[in-house]
Amino acid sequence: MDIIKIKDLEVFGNHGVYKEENILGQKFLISVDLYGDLSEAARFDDIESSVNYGEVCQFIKEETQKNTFKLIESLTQHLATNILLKYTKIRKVQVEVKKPWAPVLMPLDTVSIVMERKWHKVYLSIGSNMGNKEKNLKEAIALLEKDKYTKVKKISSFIITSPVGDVIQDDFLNGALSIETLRNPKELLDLIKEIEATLKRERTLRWGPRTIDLDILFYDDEIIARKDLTIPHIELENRMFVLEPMVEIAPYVKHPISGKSIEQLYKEKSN
Ligand code: A4P
Ligand code: MG
Repeated sequence: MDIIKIKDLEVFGNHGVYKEENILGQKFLISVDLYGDLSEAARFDDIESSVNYGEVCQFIKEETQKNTFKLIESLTQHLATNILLKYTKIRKVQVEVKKPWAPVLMPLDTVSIVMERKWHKVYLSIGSNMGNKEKNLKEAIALLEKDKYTKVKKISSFIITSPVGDVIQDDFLNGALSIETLRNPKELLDLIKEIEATLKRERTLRWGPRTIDLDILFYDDEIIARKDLTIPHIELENRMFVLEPMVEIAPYVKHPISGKSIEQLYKEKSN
């Protein structure tokens, strides 16, 4: 990826843990690396296909001055996220906020925070087997779209599937989605749980009936094995109701552990 670099932009702001810092203000030095594909802009020598770094500097100044944070961590994350939300050509950003006048009662050059944030490519499976199933799926997708940090990119067809597992229950309507999100895995799981709660998912039986079930299948190429979160989804390759919609929207996406494509997993499961 190409990079636009802005180094040590000087902005006066009111961030700090101490009241005096919020009242008097101080100097911050802000550096930003903007990652994106600039080849179109270069080829046609056209600013419209790039990102105007003058505008970005102005935006950083405004965002730094109109907010007051206690921590430069918060300012750094705020700038990174809002740059990604505003400038859609930018896929990844690194922001460094330096505080040269940090009140530590000792001489120092600067203290700073560095953060990298980017759009993550994620696949979700979605299912419902209670009430108006299609309406439930559509409502869940609408709630995902409503999230400021998430964009729904592709939606598979919805397919009717027989219930997998020992519980006797109604058929499911299943689908798969590709999304882009600024949320980290835990934040995305929180969003999914919030959506499930909003649509009043009943959590009575494991693998039992539900108005809506959203599962994270892939999150970039990440492999996560935590108590509350397993990515890639542990049952992914065993479930036709996941593989069939996935093969429609993402046949060439590879499982980060086995290296097998969705198409390959689908064919193996079909045999
Ligand atoms: N969790 C861990 N990893 C993940 C992940 N990758 N994505 C944790 C989402 N959640 C993940 O899930 C329990 C906990 O799993 C979550 O709180 C989260 O911390 P849950 O959705 O609350 O409970 P559940 O859905 O009842 O259990 P489980 O094991 O997730 O069931 P599944 O795997 O979702 O299967 N048959 C058909 N035809 N179609 C279906 O959609 N679905 C199920 C449910 C069974 N049979 C089905 C279908
Ligand atoms: Mg689930």
